Amino acid sequence: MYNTSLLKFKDITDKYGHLTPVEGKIDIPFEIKRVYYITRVQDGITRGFHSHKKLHQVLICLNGSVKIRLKNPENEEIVELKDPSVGLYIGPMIWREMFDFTEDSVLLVLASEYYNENDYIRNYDFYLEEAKKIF
Ligand code: T46
Repeated sequence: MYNTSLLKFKDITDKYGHLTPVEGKIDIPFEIKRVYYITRVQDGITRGFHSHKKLHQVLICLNGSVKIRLKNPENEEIVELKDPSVGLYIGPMIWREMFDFTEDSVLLVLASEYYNENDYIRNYDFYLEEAKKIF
């Protein structure tokens, strides 16, 4: 889908386990200004239901799995994240919903900007209006 992509990181494996390096502007397409993580999501919960006006993010599921529904006015796609060496890039103006978190899931998010509530579009009808101008 336009403005989204899967990124494959290195998975350095030896008898001691796995190590995945992720470097800003090298492995991901922006400088990282913020990191947050989502853990201990209860069964049946869906999060998200918003888009961002300008923010770029990469989502990495470090443990367990989670599904991400991505929408624009034209398309809808579901991506399952379950490999810690894979990141989901989500650019501006993509509606997202995160669901089917396994009990042990740890969703790490790398963001291009500091937290700013004004960058969110949380109303789906308003999102469609704005996104139709772009897509
Ligand atoms: C996204 C998905 C993947 C902060 O204070 N600082 C932060 O950096 C963030 C991300 C959130 N918050 C506050 C705002 C809300 O009061 O934490 C609360 C929960 O945030 P929200 O409902 O937006 O969480 P999600 O899981 O729906 O969405 C989050 C990100 O907000 C969003 O950018 O793409 O994760």
